[in-house]
Amino acid sequence: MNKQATTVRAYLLRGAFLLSLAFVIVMPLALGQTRSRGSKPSVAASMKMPQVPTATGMGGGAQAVRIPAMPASQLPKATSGPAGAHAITVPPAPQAPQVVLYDQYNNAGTNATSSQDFEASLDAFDDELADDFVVPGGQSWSVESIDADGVYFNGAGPAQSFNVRFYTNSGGLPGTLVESRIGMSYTQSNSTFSVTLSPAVCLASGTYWVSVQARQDFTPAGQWGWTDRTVQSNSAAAWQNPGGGFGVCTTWGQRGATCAIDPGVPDQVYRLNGTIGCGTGTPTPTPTATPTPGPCTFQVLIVSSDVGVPPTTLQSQILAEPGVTAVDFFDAQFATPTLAQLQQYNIVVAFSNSAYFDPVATGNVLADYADTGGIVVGLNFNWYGPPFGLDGRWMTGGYTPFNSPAPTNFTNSCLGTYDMAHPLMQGIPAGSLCAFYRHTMTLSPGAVSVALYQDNEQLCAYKTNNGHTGVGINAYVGDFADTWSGPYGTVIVNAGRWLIPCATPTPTPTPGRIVLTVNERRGQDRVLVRLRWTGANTASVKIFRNGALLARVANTGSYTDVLTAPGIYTYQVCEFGTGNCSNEKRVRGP
Ligand SMILES: [Ca+2]
Ligand SMILES: [Ca+2]
Repeated sequence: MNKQATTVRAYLLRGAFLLSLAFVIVMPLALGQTRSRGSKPSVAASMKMPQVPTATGMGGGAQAVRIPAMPASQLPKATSGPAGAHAITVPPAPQAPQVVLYDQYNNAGTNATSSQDFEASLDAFDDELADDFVVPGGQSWSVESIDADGVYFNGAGPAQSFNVRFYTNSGGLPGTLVESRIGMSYTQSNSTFSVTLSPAVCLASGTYWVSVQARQDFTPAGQWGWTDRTVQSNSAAAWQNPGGGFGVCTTWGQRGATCAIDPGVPDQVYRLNGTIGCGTGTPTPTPTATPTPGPCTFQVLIVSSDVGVPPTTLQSQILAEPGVTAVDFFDAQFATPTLAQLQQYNIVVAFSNSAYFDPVATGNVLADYADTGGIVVGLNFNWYGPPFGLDGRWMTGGYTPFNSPAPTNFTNSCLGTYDMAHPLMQGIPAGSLCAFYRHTMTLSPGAVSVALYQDNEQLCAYKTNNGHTGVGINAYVGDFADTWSGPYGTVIVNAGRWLIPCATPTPTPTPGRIVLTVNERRGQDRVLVRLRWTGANTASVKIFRNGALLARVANTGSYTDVLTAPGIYTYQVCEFGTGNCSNEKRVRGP
């Protein structure tokens, strides 16, 4: 593999027109490797496999569950069973200034419950386990790490990384996704798995759920389980298996009582570490700007250097997206666009294959454009380094979500673990977004990954710099080599849908009926938004943000939201089950 990559690199360096030759040599080899990658689990059978659902289950569009044809004893299990029994050691206190924010690291049960993102062939068994905690009133927490007690079973591990997700509370189960950190690194000491959250997660007061999920291939590493806890704090732990492989709890249910996994042992063993209070500076109130949201239309400019080949496929893909009114092409092999040229568009896509006419000037003008509110989406080979990569301020001034230069990784892979709830990933099917010409990327400081490939390489990440968010996609998407497939154009337009303030239809308000007021606490990169309302007469209310349902909560008259991304956010509170809604309130993000 290394030898082939070196060969390809040499071709690239000798001249981009030779890329086609390298493509012919490498492509069949890579495909062959992909096909031969399948392997059989060699797991000693000890536990009874939960019953799997039939493909012809309930009607109403139920889909067949894709279960590999192998004995049930060789498939993942929901629980370690007694094989998971172990003595737990409470980990030492975190180093100052971090403190233990929340602690239920005690009362370990015998079993551990599966919470794992398996390899693609076992996606039907991907499962997620969550437990709840409360951030006290008046506090905000910067959660910097989680210690989860766990064991490997059905194999010896190790996990490649861990995904940690935070949800709102919805009737004693996880509700809306608040923050997620996927592909996080971890350390193991005895049975303590310590996962560092990068960047830290800021939570306002309220009840939350946290899930810890191992990214681990069943073959050959087996399974990871989160240790069950005999004592219950707050609500009982929740578990889900959206792919249906286990035949229980395809949506969140109580792990013991509903999903029947280790019933009677209700919680999980874990604790949260970090600091009380978010941000480094003292939050200072800032007057709320009230710009007029623009229309929901997108004008996209593709700035690329690709041996004179226009990016027609990507262009067509973007143009087919709802709301896109223009997709133009600027050939950056022969010139550098001016800021004024870029500013005629609200999304600029930049990628290279041959060298940019002026990599420094191009990166500089992209950063200028980002500074004025433009959305920059970068793709490969921007992170190649000289001579084919991008340079200038977008690469060196804190804008790029990936570090450069990044080694090439010329193998095929498709979308693996990703945040389905993230705005960038709306409408992106699992297993889509396939690419060959990729890099082995590392995240730049403060960048957040939203998607990985199936081989755990970064696929998509964003980075907020001085209040402006840039997006990076690890794929070459030009037409010089037809080596990619899937809706990359949707991800690009999603960046605009997410980051560009835009008037969206909201529920019909009944003026004067429900009165909504908003109080903001502005931190350096967060805004805590406290909503207060009067006049709602139903037991629960729906809270809308930018026209989308944010939460359904008890009608307590208040709700706190945390904004971490720039943009203008419009809030509205509506009675549940009636058409009565409050006035709208607008808040500017960080
Ligand atoms: Ca998976
Ligand atoms: Ca609990």
